[in-house]
Amino acid sequence: MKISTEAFGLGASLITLTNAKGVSISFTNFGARVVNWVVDGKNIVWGFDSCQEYLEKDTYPGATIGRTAGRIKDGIVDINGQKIQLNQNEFPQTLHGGEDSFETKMWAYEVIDNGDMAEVKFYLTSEDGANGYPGKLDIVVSHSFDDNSCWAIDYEAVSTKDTVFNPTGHVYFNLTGDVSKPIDQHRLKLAASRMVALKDKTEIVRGDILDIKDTGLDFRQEKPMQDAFVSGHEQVELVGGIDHPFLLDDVDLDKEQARLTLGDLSVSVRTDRPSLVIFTANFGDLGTVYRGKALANHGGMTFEAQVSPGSEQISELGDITLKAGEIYRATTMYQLNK
Ligand code: G6D
Repeated sequence: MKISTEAFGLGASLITLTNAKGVSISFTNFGARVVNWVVDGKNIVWGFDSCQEYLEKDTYPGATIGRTAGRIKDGIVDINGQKIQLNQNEFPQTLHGGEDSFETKMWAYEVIDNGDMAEVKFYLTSEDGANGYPGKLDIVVSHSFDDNSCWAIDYEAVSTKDTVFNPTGHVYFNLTGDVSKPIDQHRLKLAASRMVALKDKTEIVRGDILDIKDTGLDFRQEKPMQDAFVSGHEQVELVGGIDHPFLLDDVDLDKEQARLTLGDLSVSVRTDRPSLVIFTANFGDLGTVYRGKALANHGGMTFEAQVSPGSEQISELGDITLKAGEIYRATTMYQLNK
């Protein structure tokens, strides 16, 4: 593996790993995020050119999200029967762990070269009470990349107090390499026959799980994203696309859960988390400029592996409690095929 490091602004680094096939992936310690994934000259993930640009435009793309990914209604969680108020950065909700969370932190890091695989390990301590979350939390997020073009994210964390923890990775893909082109013609295969319904434009959960078999949101047979967008499905109409937790039918890290394809390029997703939040960047005509191109509506999509948001309302979704001293572990992998 070829490894290079350069300055990324504000004292941060950009670390680039290039494998034997000439595919490269870059990470920065600002938000422990992925910035570039370049194959045949095409950059297939959203990214900016410096930390300053993330701060000016959007701090979420590619970032490690935490302590809790997604929206928490009224920012209230129940820990051991006690109601805890979290920072309400999308008032009255908590989004992605509250304001200035993992995505804007400078993480410590080290790079480990194992020959046909290299690993960038990011370290962060989140103080007891940060954004209202109990417990001092030590987190390690490891991004590895190998000669087979598999990018894996491993999470490990431990808290000094009982708390809640549900991180994710917020990479946006656009396999055209150009964010001004919508992902409508990307084909998706997704092993999910159920989805969590959203209540209204606040995007908190409604309280029910929907059977999506044979609806516009059923991707068990591969189909273009466009089919969902024009399906007229009430949940698609509500948010102008997809911004939903899909519940995986068979949670198993060894199984392909999702595959996004455009032409001869595809990315398959594996995870040990029970759901994938797919967000199709329903930003309308916002037009944020990425690498000189103005973002189109549906100019990218995420696969945010996590326990579905809304577990406070729907217990079936899982439990995001992390007990004091217990080690949290999770893994998600993105495999590039061409
Ligand atoms: C997540 O689900 C959310 C979106 O609603 C939000 O806009 C984005 O993160 C920044 O995917």
